[in-house]
Amino acid sequence: MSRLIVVSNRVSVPGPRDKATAGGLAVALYSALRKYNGVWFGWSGEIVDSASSQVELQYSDSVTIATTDLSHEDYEEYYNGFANSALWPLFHYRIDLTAYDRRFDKGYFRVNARFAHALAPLLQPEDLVWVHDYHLIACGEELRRMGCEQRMGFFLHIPFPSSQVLMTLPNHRALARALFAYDLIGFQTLPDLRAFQEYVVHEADGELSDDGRLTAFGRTIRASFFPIGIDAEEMAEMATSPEAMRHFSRMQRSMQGRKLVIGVDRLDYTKGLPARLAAFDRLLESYPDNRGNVTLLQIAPSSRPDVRDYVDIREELEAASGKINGHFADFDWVPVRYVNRSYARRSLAGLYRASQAALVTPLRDGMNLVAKEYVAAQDPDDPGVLILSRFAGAARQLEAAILVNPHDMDDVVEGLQRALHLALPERQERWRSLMDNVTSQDVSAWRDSFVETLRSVPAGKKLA
Ligand code: ADQ
Repeated sequence: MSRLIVVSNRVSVPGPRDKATAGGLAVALYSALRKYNGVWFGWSGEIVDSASSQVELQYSDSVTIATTDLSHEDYEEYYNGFANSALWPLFHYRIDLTAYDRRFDKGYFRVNARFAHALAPLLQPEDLVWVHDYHLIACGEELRRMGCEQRMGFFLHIPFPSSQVLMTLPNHRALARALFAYDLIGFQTLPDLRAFQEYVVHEADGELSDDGRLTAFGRTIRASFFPIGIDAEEMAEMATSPEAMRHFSRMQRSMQGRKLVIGVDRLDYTKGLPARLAAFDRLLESYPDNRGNVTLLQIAPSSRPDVRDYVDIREELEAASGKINGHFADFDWVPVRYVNRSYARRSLAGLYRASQAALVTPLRDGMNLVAKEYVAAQDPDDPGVLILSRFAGAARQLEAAILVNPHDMDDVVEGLQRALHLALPERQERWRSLMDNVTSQDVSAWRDSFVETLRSVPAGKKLA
């Protein structure tokens, strides 16, 4: 059996209490690595004065953990720069926030090439190489230049934008060419796949064959969609763990019979947080019966604090929640509880279960795992209601949620008002349908279907 090599910007090895701390994705990848005696390669998280292709190796179970450092310059240009100030906003359709800089561009390709040079000596001829996400699009191309002929796959966790949006990036062609170094490209949803195919056919003089193969830049590759899932069984178990139940009871006591609506997101402008707070404000304005009776708990830990737009959004949210509370709060009720920190997964599971509704309203999202976690954590006898943005990849699967357009505030307000008044039989019916999907298309199914497809594609070829 060929080994599996996972390449991602960050390597997150589940610790001894693995499931409590690591996310489902880390656990699922790690268990595949254990099965196939694999290697997990990525950035160590360390920023040093001058970086090299030197790799630190650690061995855990039968898995090799291989990490390399970034220099300050790499971190600025590759990570904060091209990946998070250009690709992230652009791929989420935020051309207005996309900061393109040729220096970032060079840094991105330099770090991708260095990762490839550091990884290549660890590879064996039969290995399957699986590269993850927008940070490392160009890694496969450099491996091919070095003569690597292994099967290589790439999975994009974020949306793939339409051609017109992608083409605002000055070096879009170099990125597309880099993608063609892989043998298989995986997207989250059919619309992402279609957007890529359209770009290839119309902007890269490529061809799409009837069986789905794509030819361009002198290579023929496969591209498909593989919606990522969660470990649903584990989340359901965690939701009734003692730690979850402690959080559940504490929350219930503090709510004193009022309804709780939950939002859990990394603090990111793609998650639609200011619009969500504005919708909650309008709910209280338009439907006064909710005053004193409903609270929004928004959990949003800071992420990417070195990027200016992330500092701005934090300030915006603090101001917005303060304004709503100033306007509506009473001596014994606060409408918005805004918490800028993260929680252990078991605690989060208890809070999901204590909430009568979840507002998952990103403006764009590759998939959105919070929506699936919320579903899996519910009490089957008395489930809460999921209100989900149509622009999250998850909306393609979770059709039994109340689907809303986050750009249309009244749609969100009405969706939320409806969710808060849904009768038990309808809540149960919707939840069963959602849970069927979350369980059958879980993270192991996602992982296995990508790896099996990669195993079945023709072996990789050097670049022409
Ligand atoms: P993210 O943008 O990070 O992921 P998401 O899919 O929602 O978005 O995953 C976030 C994860 O972080 C969830 O597992 C959630 O439980 C956890 N989390 C968030 N806030 C937390 C908190 N306060 N405390 C503890 N945990 C918290 C990217 C893409 C998504 C895609 C995933 C996976 O942007 O669209 O679904 O990758 O492919």
